[in-house]
Order: sequence, then structure tokens, then C-alpha cells
Amino acid sequence: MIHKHYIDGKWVESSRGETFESLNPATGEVLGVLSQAGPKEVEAAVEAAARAFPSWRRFPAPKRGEILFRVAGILAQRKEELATLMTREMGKVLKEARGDVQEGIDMTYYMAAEGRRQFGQVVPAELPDKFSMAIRDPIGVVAAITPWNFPLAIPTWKLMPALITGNTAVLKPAEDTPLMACKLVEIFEEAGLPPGVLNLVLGAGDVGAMLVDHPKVNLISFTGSNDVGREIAIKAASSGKRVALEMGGKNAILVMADANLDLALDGIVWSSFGTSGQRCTAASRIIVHRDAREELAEKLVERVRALRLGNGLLETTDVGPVINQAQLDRIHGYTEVGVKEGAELLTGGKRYTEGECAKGFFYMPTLFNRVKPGMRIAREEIFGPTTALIEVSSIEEAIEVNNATSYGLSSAIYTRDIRKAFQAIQDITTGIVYINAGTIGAEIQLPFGGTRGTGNGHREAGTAALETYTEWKTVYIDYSGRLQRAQID
Ligand code: UN1
Repeated sequence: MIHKHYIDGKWVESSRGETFESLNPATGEVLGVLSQAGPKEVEAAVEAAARAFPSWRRFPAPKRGEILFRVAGILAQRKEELATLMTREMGKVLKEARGDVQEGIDMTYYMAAEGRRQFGQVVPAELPDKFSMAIRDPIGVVAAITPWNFPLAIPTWKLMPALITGNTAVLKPAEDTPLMACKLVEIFEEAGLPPGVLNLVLGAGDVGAMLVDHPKVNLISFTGSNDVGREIAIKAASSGKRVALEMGGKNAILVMADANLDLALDGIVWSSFGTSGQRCTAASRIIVHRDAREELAEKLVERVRALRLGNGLLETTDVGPVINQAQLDRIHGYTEVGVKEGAELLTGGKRYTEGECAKGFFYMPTLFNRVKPGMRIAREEIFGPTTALIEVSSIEEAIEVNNATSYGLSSAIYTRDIRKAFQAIQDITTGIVYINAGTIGAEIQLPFGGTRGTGNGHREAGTAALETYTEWKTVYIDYSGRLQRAQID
């Protein structure tokens, strides 16, 4: 069976007949064959979304919400099945895959409820017998281009706020995790979403590029690498499209000398090696006060060496594979860079090929010591199970090193001193700050996103997402029956 695109309420194969495969990164097993979109499918999908827009925007928002509530209910009912497929397709361990599905469920319920909110603004007018307010209007056709690391959660971050506010959409999921996207779209269909409101096109980056270029796409929401994000931003600027970007991170955990070190160790291991480090929120720098560095390094090596690699479906596995060969090579490339730059490799630094793992893309959790802030492994996003210890001598220096990167997503500080905690909240310049918790695990009801190279000022999740997917329409109603001149009369 070939998995198909979903266009205008129908599952269709590409006219060119080209296909690609989805692989299990833990075993190399082929999980499915998928139709690959060409220009014709992209055209049809965007046209369908554009045609569906006028009636969907007039469809009462609470009714749109009812459909989303049904989607959330089905997601919740099928959580285990979806999580298992996710582990097989993406590799993350089952408990994390359940978390990914749960994040999708949470976002769907949250945005479904926005069907009865989408608060506007009503303020007094400056003239008598005049009423003034601002209401939200949808933008039009949204292209949602999503990554493989959160194959269910991230599509919901984009689609739910887009659809609840009356936009229509075309989803282009990463080519490494298309089966999860097919499942999500099937669930929308089952929940009764009208044809054309959500369309799905499958394929590689060229399909995303066609969407970006299509004149009837009004808004591009992209999560992925900085290189691709920047290209999209340039194109969108010249065509006048709205674009919301979520890109890389080089997140740090700051460990002060007064920290509860065991707590910090838990946070570091979870944030650096959870999801095999393949989160944009992953901690790839540990900025530690010199008085705590030796003890932390010693204990951390022990903890990292104890992590068990394997198939994420096994209860005994702590760390699953990385997504594909190219990522494996890239991660190892950074190990070589670190060694060449003079950092001390404490553990890991190699591909892992024991037993069954030989068939998959496994990389040993890797820890570098004596890393300097200027080194490439301290500046560039690796997106794998690699983290770097950087020594500092004060909280001021720690914050300065934390902030001095071209990214700005998430930061964490471990300290028992309330003054240091507030100093960090005040002076850290990333979009997310954690106190006595690691850098990962943002919740969906608050803004998610980052400063500097991480994004372009937009935020996902929470009510902030409504800003991305709507335009303000300001309305003045003059019932005085005469000409009233603002700022003059
Ligand atoms: C991502 O890695 O792209 O905060 C998203 C977290 C998750 C989302 C990560 N809730 O780690």
C-alpha cells in the first residue's frame, strides 16, 4: 500500500508516480512507502485550501472548536497506538513518544477551547455615540512545514491555532516522519473536518519550497534548521508573506556552586540526552561554576556511561537512535571538531553498534569537558546526544556566556539562592528560562519560541499563537448620525 496525499478531502497519489520510504531508525526496517508530491499536487492542495477558506472563515468558531475537540478525543483514545508508531518511525523512547502525543492532545484541547474565546478588544471611543473594537481575522492559506523530532506535537502547534482562527492549511511534514502526519490527517477526517480545510502533501524539501513560492500561500509556519528558515524568510520578505520561524537552539544549563548537584545532574541527563539530544530545547552546554565543576564532571560521566542505548520500544532503553545516517555523520563530525579544538572527551564520541543496534543509527551519549565558549561545539547546534562542560567563575560570567550565542531558545539555572535565580530571570536573554529544572519540557499554554537566530519574533503555543495566525481588524461604529471628526471635534 502506498500512503497518499490528502487534497480537498480525498486521498490521492502523485501523478508522477514517484515514491519514498519511511524507515525505522532503530532497525532500518521499511515502515511504509509514500507517494511523493510534485508541482501538480502542491498546486491542487493550495488551490483546495484557497477555495475552502471563504466558507471556513465564516464557519462559527465554536463549531470549529467542536471539530477540534473531537480530534483531541480521538488522539487521546489512540494515544498508545500513535506513540508506538512514533517510536518506530522517529526512534524516541516510548515514554517520550507518549509525551509527544500528549503534547498534541493538550494543544488540540487548548485551541479547541479558543473557539469560544479569541478575545478581541473593546475600548471606549473618544467621540459620543461611537463604538470601537478590534476583532481577529484569519490570514488565509497557511503552509505548515514541520520537522521530524516532534512528529505529532509540532504539527498540532501549527494546525490547531491556524484552523481554530479560520485559516485553511497545507501540511508538509518532514520526509523522515510522514506516517505520523498521515495519522493526524486521518483523525481530522474522522472528526468531520470539511474538505479542503486541511490538506497534506508528502515529500522532501522541494515540496516545502514549492509551498513557500506559491502565490496563494499567505502564511508560512516553519520549524527546522536555520539555513532553511533563513531562505524561507528571504523569499517571504520579497513576496510579502507572513512567516513564523522556529529554528535552532544552543541551550545551556547553568550550575552554580550552591546548587543541589544531584538535582542538577538529573536535569542535565534528561535535557542533554533525552530524545537523543534531538530537541531544539536540548541542553548542549553546561555552564558550571569552577567550585562545582570537578564534582559535577565526575558524577556526570558516571551517569552518562550508565545510559542504555537501544530500541525505544524496549522498557530498558534510556536513549534511542538518532534519526538517520546524515544526522549520525553530522553528530560524529562535531565530535571530531571538538577533539580538534582541544576539548577533553570524557565519554562517548562514537557510533554504537552493539548487538541489534548495529542495524540502526545509534550514537553514544557524548560529554566534553574543558570547553571554551568560543569553540564551535559551544556555538553551533549539534542536534544529537552531545553536551559540553564550560567552566566559569561567577553568575555574571555564566549569564554572559549563556547569552553570547547566535541562538536564544531555552536556558536553565540550578541554584539554591533566590537572588541568583532572579538575577538569571532578569538577565538571561532567551525565550524560555527554567529555575531548578532542565531546558526541555515547555508546556503548551504559554508562549514557546526564542530570541536571536532561534526565531523571527513570533511565538507558538498559548494565546501568543493567535497573534501569528490572525490579523487585527479594528472597527468603528458611529451611531451619532452626523459627521464626527476624530482628533478635531
Ligand atoms: C522542539 O524540540 O522542537 O519543550 C520542541 C520541549 C518540548 C517541545 C520541544 N515541549 O522540550
